[in-house]
Amino acid sequence: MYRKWPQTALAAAGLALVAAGCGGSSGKSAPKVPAKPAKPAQSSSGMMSANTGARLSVSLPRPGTVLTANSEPTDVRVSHFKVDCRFAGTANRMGVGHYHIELDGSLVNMFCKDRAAVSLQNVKPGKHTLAFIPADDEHTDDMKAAKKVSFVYRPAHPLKAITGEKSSAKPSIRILSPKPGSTVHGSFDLTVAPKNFEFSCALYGKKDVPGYGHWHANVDSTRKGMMGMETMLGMSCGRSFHVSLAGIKPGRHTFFAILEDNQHAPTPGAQDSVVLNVR
Ligand SMILES: [Cu+2]
Repeated sequence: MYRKWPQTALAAAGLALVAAGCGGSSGKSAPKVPAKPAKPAQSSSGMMSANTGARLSVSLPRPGTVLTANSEPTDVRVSHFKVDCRFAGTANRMGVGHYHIELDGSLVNMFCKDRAAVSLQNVKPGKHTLAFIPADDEHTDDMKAAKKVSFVYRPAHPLKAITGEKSSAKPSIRILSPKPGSTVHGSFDLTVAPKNFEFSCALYGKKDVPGYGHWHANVDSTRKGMMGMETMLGMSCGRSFHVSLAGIKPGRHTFFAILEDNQHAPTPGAQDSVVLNVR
């Protein structure tokens, strides 16, 4: 099997979430391109694993931290690898990618900046583990280079849990702009409107909560890789996503917006697409 993103599973209890996604376009580390090929290799577990050449060091959280706040700050340095979210979801480039953060085995998001924060919304007090995993542009994890850090969540002021919305109304998502047939160049904002669905940044990677989630922006396919994520440009818990065309060749391309649950599983039938001319 592919180990693109964490297997659905969210590990036992609920887990964390994070704030913003892939922040800056380019990371600060711009070291040398590794000599190793970026081709995925079969690992002993039978999962695909990328070989990015990346080395990663985590300065936050510190191991064994007792967290009384409701958000865990993270600080990660990546070297021997160019961290650049502009190419996410496009064909692999050797030595270029980003990193994923998982909370208790569940993917929160992809990141490019050193610093981020993981929300503990809907996470039970106790011991939890964050994993920081370099990934290639097609989102295949490089498990050999992953780093894990455990911390204890002991909230001083626990968050009220977000619970499901009881509704029989079918969720959907619609792309508002750009308009079909528009010409785009460099980058553009893909803006959407959800219906019968709440976006929640805090619930990224948490247990599924009916009626809540986020959306993925894909290019040209919604079916490649684990849960369609091989061609995922990025994800958003708001009404827009800034699409980079850095890795997309000129010509006609289809851009998709797909409603996703907290575990990054697509909501059946809830997607929209627009065909644009990339110049
Ligand atoms: Cu990724």
